[in-house]
This record gives sequence, C-alpha cells and structure tokens, in this order.
Amino acid sequence: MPVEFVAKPEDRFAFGLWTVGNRGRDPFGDAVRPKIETVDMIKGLADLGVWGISFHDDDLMTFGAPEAQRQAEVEAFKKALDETGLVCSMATTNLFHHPVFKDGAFTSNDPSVRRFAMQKVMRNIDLAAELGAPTYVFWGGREGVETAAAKDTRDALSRYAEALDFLAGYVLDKGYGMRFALEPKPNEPRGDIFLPTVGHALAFISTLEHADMVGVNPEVAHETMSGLSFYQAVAQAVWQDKLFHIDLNDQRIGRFDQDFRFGSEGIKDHFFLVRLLENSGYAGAKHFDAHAYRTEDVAGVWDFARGCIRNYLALAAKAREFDQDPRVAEAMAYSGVAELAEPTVGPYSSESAARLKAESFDVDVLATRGFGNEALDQLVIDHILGIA
Ligand code: GCO
Ligand code: MN
Ligand code: MN
Repeated sequence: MPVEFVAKPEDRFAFGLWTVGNRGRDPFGDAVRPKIETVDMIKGLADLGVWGISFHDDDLMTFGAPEAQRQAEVEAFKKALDETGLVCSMATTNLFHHPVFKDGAFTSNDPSVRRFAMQKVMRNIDLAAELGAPTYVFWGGREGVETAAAKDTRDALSRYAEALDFLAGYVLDKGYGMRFALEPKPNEPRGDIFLPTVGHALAFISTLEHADMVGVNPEVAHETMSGLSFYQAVAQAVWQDKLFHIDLNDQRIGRFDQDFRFGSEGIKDHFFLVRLLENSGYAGAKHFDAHAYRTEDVAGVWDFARGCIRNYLALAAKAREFDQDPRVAEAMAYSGVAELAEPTVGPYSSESAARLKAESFDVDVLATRGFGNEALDQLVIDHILGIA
C-alpha cells in the first residue's frame, strides 16, 4: 500500500505559474500540451495543499498588451488567490524572452536596454508589493556572453551591482519591505552567465550597498549543472543567513537544464537537502521550479506536481526517522559529528596562543583514529531504502 502524504499550508510549498504552466516547448520542438488557465492552475495547486504561487510579470500579464487588459489579468489572479487562500510567495521579472534582452538586461552593452530592464523591474516590484510578495527574485539568464571579447566582466558586474543598488533603493524608498534573492546559473541560455554559482553570488552580494536585503535563491539544477554539490551551496547560504528562497527540482550532472520533478534523480542528495532545510529552521517558500516531462499531457502535469510534493514529504519523513534512530546517534558520535561543533582554540589571545604553541600532540596516535563514515553512511542508505 502506498503511504499517503498530505501537504499543509504550513509546509510552505510553492510553485511558479510557469512550472505547471510549462507546455513542453524546447529548443527543438513546439508546445505539446494545451495552456492551463491561470485560475485553473491556482485551483489545482490549492487542491494539492500548496501554500504559495510565484510569477514573472509576463506570466501574469500579456507583454505589451493595453493597460486595461493587463489590469484585468491581475484582477483575475487576485480573485483566484482570494478564493483559494493561496499567497503570492515570490515575484520576478522576465528579462530573457523578448529579443530586446538578447545582449543582457542589466548588463546589456546598450544603456537604453539597461534602463528599460530596470523600469520593467520597478513596475513589477510595485505589483509584487501590492500582492504582498516577501521575496523578489533576480535570475539573470541573459546576463552573460558567448565571447569574452564582447564585454569586460568587471564593467558588467559594476552595472549589475548598480542596478541592484538602485532597485534596492527603490524598495526602501517606497517602504515595501521585500527582500531580493539572486539566482545563480552557470550557462543556458547564455554560453557563460555572470554569477554562475551560489559562491559567486554570495561574494558579489557582499559588495552591494544594501547587502543586508539581498540573499540567494539557489536552484538544484543550476549547481548540479556545474558539477557542484547543491547541499554544500545551500548549507553555506544558511550559515551566512542568505538563504532567502530556494528553487527545488532535479537534474543530472553534465546535462542541459532539465528541471525534473523534485527528488526524481538524486535521491541521496535530496535526502540531505531536505534534512538540512527541515533542521535549519528555514522558514521561506519551498518553491518548485520544475516542469513535467515533454511526454506529458495535462494529467501528467498534475502527476508531476503531486510527485514534487510527495517526494519532499517522504524525504522529510525519512530524515526524521534517521535523526531519531539511536544507531545513527551512536554512529555520529563515533564519527565525531558533535566534536566539530566545539571551538578549536576559541578567540585569539596571547595566552591562548602560547598555550597552543606549548601543547604536544602524539600525531601517530591521532592518525590511527578511524571515523566510521562507512557505517554512518550505510545507515543513510538503509533509511532511504527502507531497510534500516
Ligand atoms: C531557469 C530558471 C528560471 C528562473 C525563473 C525565476 O533556469 O529557467 O531557473 O526558471 O528560476 O525565471 O527567476
Ligand atoms: Mn529557477
Ligand atoms: Mn532552472
């Protein structure tokens, strides 16, 4: 009998309008399934116990349409939120689809394109504030190059920082109270994208004028495309109090951006990720930025959405079981997990430096210690496989 998992609004699951709305277009082929109306998407997600919905300006309002039509589209969205109790958990700007952004948005070589991009963001920030979105995401899909001859990366990063400083200034000036989250990605659609990894983004954020209101929105697929550990990226973001949002999906190393159903590929990595999110006190949206396989019809889209939630909840249950298993506690003690939480020498003082210099170590004895990581990791596998 399959185990039932029921999502509750407190779980803070969220989806982007463009995720369940994905119609299966890829660079080689056209849409394979019909459009699901925004209102139907919101109702369908509410039925699955989802808490939040996110959008790009152009998902919600037709780009370039008359203001009256755009207003009507927003009103229909608001009504669907009211009727279902879903919240707007994040908003973002489409700075990648229109040909005007082919050379970038904040980092286009054309200053008029840069100003247009910033105006587009400001207008959508106004709407995001009206809808109560706590987080505004910046994914710079077109901020990059195919040839390094085309841009001086130092200038591009200066323009990127200028845009974010200006937009943060706008949010503060208006008293909106939302925070920014930068979403790194190494490539696709550009050959090289600026701020390719979580590490690059964290370093960049520290240079910003309003660094305290800017964090990261790491995505499983993007770190994995770089061959990096998503878990390590998220853990460092948590450690630096910079995990403002997260894009959950799945991905195989070395492939194109697959945006697979959460937990469908890297089950062990996802076990550690979910355990980290659950144990770290992360209270933001658990936002699925993924889409159904291109083979699917509309029924398959809902199978996909259910699968994302089911896999998260199942891994959270596994993580709890793991943390409650006395054999795990014993194996962790043997491995010295808690010893790493003890300070090594404490803060510097001339006395403590002298004490450390005088300490003697029997390195040959120290070198004989086994850390028991094989046994500990096998318990992880046993729990994941349900044979613990
Ligand atoms: C991608 C990105 C996008 C962004 C979205 C919100 O690789 O396509 O993940 O889906 O998350 O544009 O910024
Ligand atoms: Mn994303
Ligand atoms: Mn992606």
